[in-house]
Amino acid sequence: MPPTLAELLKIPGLGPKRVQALSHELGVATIEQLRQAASAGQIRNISGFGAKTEQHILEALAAHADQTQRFTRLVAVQYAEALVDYLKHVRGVDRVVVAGSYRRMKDTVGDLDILVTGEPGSALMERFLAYDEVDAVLAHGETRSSVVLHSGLQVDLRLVPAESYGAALHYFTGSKSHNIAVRRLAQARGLKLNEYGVFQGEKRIAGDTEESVFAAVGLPFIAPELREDRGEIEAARAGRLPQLIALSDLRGDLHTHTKASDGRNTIEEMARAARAQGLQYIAITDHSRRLTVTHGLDPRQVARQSDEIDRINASHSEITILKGIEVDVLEDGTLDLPDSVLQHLDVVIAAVHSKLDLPRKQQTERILRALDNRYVNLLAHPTGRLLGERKPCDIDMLRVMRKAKSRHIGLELNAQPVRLDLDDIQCQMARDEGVLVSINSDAHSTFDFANLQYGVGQARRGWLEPDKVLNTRSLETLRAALNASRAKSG
Ligand code: DGT
Ligand code: CA
Ligand code: CA
Repeated sequence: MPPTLAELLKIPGLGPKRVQALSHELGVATIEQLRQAASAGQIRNISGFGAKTEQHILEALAAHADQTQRFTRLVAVQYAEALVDYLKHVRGVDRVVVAGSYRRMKDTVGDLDILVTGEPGSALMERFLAYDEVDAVLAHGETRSSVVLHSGLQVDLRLVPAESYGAALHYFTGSKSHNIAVRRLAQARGLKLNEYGVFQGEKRIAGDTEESVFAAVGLPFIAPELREDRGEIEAARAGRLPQLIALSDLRGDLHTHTKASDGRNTIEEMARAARAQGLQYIAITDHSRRLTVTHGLDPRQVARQSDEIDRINASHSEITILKGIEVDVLEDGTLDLPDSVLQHLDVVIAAVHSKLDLPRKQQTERILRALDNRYVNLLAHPTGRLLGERKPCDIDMLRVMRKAKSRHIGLELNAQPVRLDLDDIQCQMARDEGVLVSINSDAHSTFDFANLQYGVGQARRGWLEPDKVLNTRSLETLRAALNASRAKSG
């Protein structure tokens, strides 16, 4: 298959058969041609497509376009870490730090902004342009250069003197709207603020550290994750900045898979890996039977897995394994396994994996109904979005949150780098609504506990403090919280 056709397969709803039909009937071979054909209303006439499918294709294309120029954190981290390491070894280079949206822990980055301190006129710029991964040079100067890597990721590099480090770091960390708000504070004090420092007339009064920049405008240090001009400046002025959650606050992980469904490792291997991450408990939450592609469990298999967990818990004391399930929410909001199965489990996560395109009202009602099941503890990846692939489903998040709160159910912040679902704004909303959030790895292998750091980054962007996050609880308090959702009438 030509590579451009393979690209079409990435559009949700287009399988090999449909791509072939589009190619035969309309000569569509690229994303751009697909867009033109769909906009012109040509696709509805092909047999097996119809107007509704055409509409879906248009929506999928819009989501695709939104995302194609942005990179997930996972990808950005791989390129950034390698490049930072390379630049650190250049002679004359002192500090190397990635600023921009990357430092603010955004779920996706448009490009990388790297800040370097060191001797002017050093070999830095030459070495940067000579980096193996560089595909094209966009700009080349003494203190700033921009390149595009083979992956399509753009990298902007800035060289600043050490005394400007803090001001430059603050400036290039952004966000732009945060910068503008901070500059306004400086102006109100008769100061000038730019990437070189804070100035009173000609005199530099701050700029070597970020702390000095904030202090010069009368603010305490604001964590990069909060710098979106979403209330952080007012909170800082009022001394009410949140004490943000850190990775080390997590004591457990409530969403993991094993070989029993679509994971790659055994229960014991997952438990050992979680322990090595410093966790004190994990819930094994394989899929339920409805998800046949993932070999979901039926009631007998659930019972067998529970027995196995009892056996392992009896022989190991370093970590506690909780019995759980990621149970599918069916189209009508009922669950894929009966209460008689769910009631024996410690952690029941309700998850929507099908019919993600239901209209808003129907989708919301479906989820609300699932949350009415008295055994549900958590709602998995609440919007179902996949970064760069699938838009969030259309739900009334406020109603979902209020229902969850009234039922003592937590919302998951799924930490897979392509999900990060809840997003940052929704985390902030959960905080405001008083809904507990659970930062879960959704690990499908022992390596995936590394996801938790991305989840924590997102949670910090959402202003979450440790006490708002369910899995910062000790095992004992956690059990009480899990039982709370079952105690009341369901
Ligand atoms: P991205 O790359 O789209 O994920 O987002 P950022 O935030 O990394 O944006 P980028 O790379 O365009 O610029 C990096 C930082 O530089 C940005 O967060 C703030 C600062 N910056 C860029 N342009 C301006 C500007 O026109 N005014 C101000 N005050 N700051 C700017
Ligand atoms: Ca950037
Ligand atoms: Ca940039």
